[in-house]
Amino acid sequence: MTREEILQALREKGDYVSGEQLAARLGVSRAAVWKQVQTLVREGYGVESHQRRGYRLTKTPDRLYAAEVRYGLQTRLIGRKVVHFRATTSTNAVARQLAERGADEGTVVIVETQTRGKGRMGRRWVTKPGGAWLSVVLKPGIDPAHAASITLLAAVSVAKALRGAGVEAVIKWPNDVLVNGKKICGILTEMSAETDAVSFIVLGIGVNLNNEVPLETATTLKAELGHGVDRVKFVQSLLEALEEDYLTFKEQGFTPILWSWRRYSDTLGRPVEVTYQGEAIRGVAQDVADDGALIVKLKDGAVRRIVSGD
Ligand code: BT5
Repeated sequence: MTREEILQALREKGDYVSGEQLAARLGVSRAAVWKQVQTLVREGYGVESHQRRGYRLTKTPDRLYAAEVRYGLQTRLIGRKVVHFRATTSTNAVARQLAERGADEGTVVIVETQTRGKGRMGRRWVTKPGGAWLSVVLKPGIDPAHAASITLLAAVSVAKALRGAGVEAVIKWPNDVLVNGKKICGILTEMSAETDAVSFIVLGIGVNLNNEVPLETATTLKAELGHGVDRVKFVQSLLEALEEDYLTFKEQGFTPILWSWRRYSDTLGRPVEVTYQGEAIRGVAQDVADDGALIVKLKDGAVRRIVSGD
């Protein structure tokens, strides 16, 4: 915590702060301040030190450290606690462990890279450094049958954040966000539930930002904009959009979210082919129901509800 406080003090001042002042403010020794500053430097921060004048922040690293993500973050729930790792297996796996040990709602696990990024149905998610790979612990207190709504909600929030960054993001049911027909984001929602209530949901979101994507079907924000983006700023705007949508969902239910979803959707009104329980269903996507199911009208006029598929 002290390290975060030193950073904050240096940022607030925007100039030199003496070691003595820092020590007094934090209630630690000057030697302890010096030690923390060395750690900041090891983490990639630029800190100039001057014998008489003290310390001055000259550079922040391109890392999604908790102190960076939380600094200036305008949320009260999502990201209240942020846990950062340089690398992990999968942020969803880590977030699940934390949730099982009682992590608060809104806890965010964020990493630079994953060694076993998970897609749906056992598929892999490729996570090179430079993207936004994160999971959020949510406790919406909903029926397990409605958990799919969280995936749709997250797609809305991601689309908003991407549009804020300047690209025409659209949603493809159920969990993809596309730009110019290519996948820029994937969402993986996993839950832990009793029979009639979800105890927690782990909402995993992967957004391609400045990273490389070795796939024809994928794109990145950098490729679409023609320049790299500030990852911390993007993650903050994503968490803020997510909080706004999640609080709306908690207060007013799924209907307002569904309206946003329809607005951003690239699926409705289009011919679709969905693999559902081993069966290929072809038809026209008509709507999404308030539990997140896709409503497809078949050639013979029959209407099918599809809860989740491909
Ligand atoms: C998804 O699965 O789209 C969900 C991806 C969720 C990833 C996040 S990252 C943070 C959190 N922690 C995790 O371990 N996971 C979540 P699905 O709809 O099954 O799509 C997977 C398919 O997308 C793959 O089979 C590839 O074809 C493609 N793909 C893999 N990596 C990609 C990437 N970086 N960008 C675009 N497409 C990718």
